[in-house]
Amino acid sequence: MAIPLEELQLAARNHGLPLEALRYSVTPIGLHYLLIHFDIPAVDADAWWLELGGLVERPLTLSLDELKARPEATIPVTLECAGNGRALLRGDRASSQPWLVEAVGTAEWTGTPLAPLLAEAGPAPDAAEVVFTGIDRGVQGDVEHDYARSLPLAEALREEVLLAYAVNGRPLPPQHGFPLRLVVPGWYGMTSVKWLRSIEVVAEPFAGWQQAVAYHLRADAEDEGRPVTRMEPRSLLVPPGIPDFLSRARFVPPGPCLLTGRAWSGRGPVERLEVSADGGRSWAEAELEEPLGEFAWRGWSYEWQAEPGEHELCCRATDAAGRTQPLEPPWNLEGLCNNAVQRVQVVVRG
Ligand SMILES: Nc1nc2c(c(=O)[nH]1)N[C@H]1C(S)=C(S)[C@@H](COP(=O)(O)O)O[C@H]1N2
Ligand SMILES: [Mo]
Repeated sequence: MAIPLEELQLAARNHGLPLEALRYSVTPIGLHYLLIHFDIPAVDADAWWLELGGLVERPLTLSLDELKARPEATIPVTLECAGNGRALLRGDRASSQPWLVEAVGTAEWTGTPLAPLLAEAGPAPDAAEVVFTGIDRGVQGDVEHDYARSLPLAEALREEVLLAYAVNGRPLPPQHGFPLRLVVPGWYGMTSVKWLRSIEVVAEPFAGWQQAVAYHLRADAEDEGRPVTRMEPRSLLVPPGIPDFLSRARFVPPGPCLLTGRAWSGRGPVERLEVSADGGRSWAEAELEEPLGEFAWRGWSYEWQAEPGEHELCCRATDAAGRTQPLEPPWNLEGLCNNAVQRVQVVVRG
């Protein structure tokens, strides 16, 4: 499973969550994963404003201070990149950021809810989608474009959708979207457009590259595919014991070992968490903690009796909609939505 130099170059720019940071229910912001398609733009907040226009009765132009003076909300949100798990896919997938399992984090995002702003602007009767455009520009798939994504109007009007100017109680750092980003709880990360400059209400499905070409579950290049939307159920373990430097396998002493981790889904709360110590052949029920919020992960724990020898630990989340994690990665060309169970190699020794 060789990783080409171009993918290594992306991996060195876009870091993941160090898995031991799964210990924190709210991820310290420096440990939250990062995904930046082009460059982090330099933004002078005093010379920045947000345009809200398109098919609306009253277009708006808002400064950062005007946005901050509006009603404020803080929501804990688990954000996951749709490409999480990509590098674990077998087969000839498209080149991109080679995530293993670590493209996730949970932060407390503070901002002003989008719905009242859209209501003030007054979408026209034929409004269908809302397009969010960032300041960052680059070339992907041979097409030069500003990073932009759309949401159906009804999704954009959900009360949990925020225009965020702070995270974990501090102004947004440059890498997470300063001065303003969209946060769409429950959806994969690509939806939450950073470095926002405009919001446009439109009547037709948005045809931008990041919307119409990227982020589709395709069997092959000819397949039209299905667009990626909400997060599939997934869970991860806080790595037990101590690591081997290179392989990251874990060493654990024999006896009782409290396994803990986090579980989330963008399609309804996680209602069940199972643990396996034999690579997924047999499973036991773990205990779930109260969720941090409707759109944030849930802690879990399980007391494992560690017997001397080699083991493969796995965890598996099932959500309220009955969706569960597969044992094998689901194939698609772009390597998206791989929510296969995590496998952690453990050596138990005295
Ligand atoms: N403007 C802009 N917004 C963006 C991106 C980007 O490259 N440019 N990357 C997206 C992707 S693919 C993900 S997974 C999330 C990552 O958010 P984070 O870096 O704050 O964790 O931001 C999304 N928003
Ligand atoms: Mo992403």
